Amino acid sequence: MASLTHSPAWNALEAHARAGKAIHLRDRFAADHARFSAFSLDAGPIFVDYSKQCVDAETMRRLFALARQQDVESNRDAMFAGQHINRTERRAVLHTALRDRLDRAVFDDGKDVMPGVRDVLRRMREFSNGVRHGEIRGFRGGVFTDVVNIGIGGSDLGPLMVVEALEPYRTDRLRSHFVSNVDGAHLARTLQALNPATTLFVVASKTFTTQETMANAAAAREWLVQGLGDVRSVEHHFVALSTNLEATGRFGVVPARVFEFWDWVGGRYSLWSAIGLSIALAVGMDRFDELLDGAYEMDEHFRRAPLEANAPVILALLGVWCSNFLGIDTHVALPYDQSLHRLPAFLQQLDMESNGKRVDRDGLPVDYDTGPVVWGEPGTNGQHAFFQLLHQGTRICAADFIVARDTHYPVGNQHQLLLANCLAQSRALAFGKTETEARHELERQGATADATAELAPYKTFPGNRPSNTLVLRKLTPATLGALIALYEHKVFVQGVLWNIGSFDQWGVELGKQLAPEVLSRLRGESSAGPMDASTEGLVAKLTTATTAR
Ligand code: G6Q
Repeated sequence: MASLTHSPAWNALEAHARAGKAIHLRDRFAADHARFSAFSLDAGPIFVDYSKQCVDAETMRRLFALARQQDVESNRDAMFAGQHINRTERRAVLHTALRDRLDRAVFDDGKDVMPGVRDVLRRMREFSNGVRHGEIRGFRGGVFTDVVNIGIGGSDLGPLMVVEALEPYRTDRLRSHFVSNVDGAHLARTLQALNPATTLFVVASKTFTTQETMANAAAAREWLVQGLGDVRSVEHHFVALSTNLEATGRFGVVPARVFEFWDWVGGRYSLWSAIGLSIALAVGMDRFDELLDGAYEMDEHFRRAPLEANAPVILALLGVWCSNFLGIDTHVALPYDQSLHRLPAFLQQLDMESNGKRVDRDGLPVDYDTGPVVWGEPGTNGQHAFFQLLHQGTRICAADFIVARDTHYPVGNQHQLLLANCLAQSRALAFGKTETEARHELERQGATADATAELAPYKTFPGNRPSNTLVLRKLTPATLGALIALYEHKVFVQGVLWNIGSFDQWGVELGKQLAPEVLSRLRGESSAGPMDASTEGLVAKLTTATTAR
């Protein structure tokens, strides 16, 4: 394939970006009163406003031409059809099958995966109902009061983010905890308030070999056995979510307590699978089904809407426009919703692990930027922290504002305050404040001529900083499912546009490989050979009592 950067669609966009560089969002809005309706759309339960992006109709036409040149539609269809688009791991990518709500077959290597999917969902329902209704109990007959999910990365961030987001749907009778960090503090602090007799551990690990998860699970098992004084308690208090049924057995989880998933479910795309058991335990299986329904609605939108009205495609194209043509290399996720406080961390993994790649699908180094740096925090907190840089820094960040029209928490008029802040911030980013406006403001406030001249540059906001605003009717299981699926598909489309494989993660392997070698040095065991001087020096610093200050 000809290099992307020499392709017709890419060149056309470059030329267009050069020509339009000087056009400010103020001028774009002034020139086109229909801009809001032209550059917004409904995608299932989510409304997407992208009118505050630095685009016009011609930009969008050229972006859609890029999507067609890169075969977005056939790549999308290949994913839904179970083709092995995860080339380096030789796997299908079928997280969409996990939420397929139609009674149809979905094939991987000629085998219909749907009977297995439905069976696990049925077992998740049975088990979560049993625990929630107090029918499935601990070893000594105690009703479970606490669920501790032990997992990391994709086996933690998704369920954690959803359980936090769906707080209004949770029951007080069953508390949820998530332990991911191998730092003993995470497990120790979680367990200190818990009673072994009423605690259920959910060990979530696709491979069931991940060092951190296995260490935490082993420590939790010891805590349980010590607390209850009987090793037989393990089979009553441990559940495993995994593709590795041999390893779950070796750990001591009985087959009836193992919830299976499959290699065609990527870790960061796995909350829809058995990995979602902690969600089902927290909010009930009916709510979990609604989450799947919402994701399915977005899947159908992504499958069927023409590119020009396809929200994941549009968001992906806008991201590429910002990053590759406007030179904006960071993307900030700003949920104006405290319940979505872990969404930025979830999106960070989804995006950066999927598209943080430097070779293309043919194994050749790319000569263009791929995935952006993704970060974020809920508004309004971020406004009192890093928004300074967003408004007046030298680096431009593309922003997504995410907000729900209705709240679950009608406290005073606070929801209106939240909405007002959300809209005010995207407005300030887009339109800024000119130096003349800053001067007039100072004059109106009675500043002297000298003070006005001195302060005006500091009070000037350049604006022209692009953002999308995503509006949900209300944060429900269904709208949350749709929101997550929207981002999943956006990330996938960007991978296609950049011709990179979004579903492997070789970049996380090196650290996993090197850790055991360093561990043996920390333990004072000999290793294959000396390591670099810095690591050797740090090992000495961390292991020699006298040097620690
Ligand atoms: C996700 C990644 C990674 C993975 C964790 C946990 O896509 O592959 O974050 O989820 O490393 O892996 P296990 O589930 O195998 O423990």
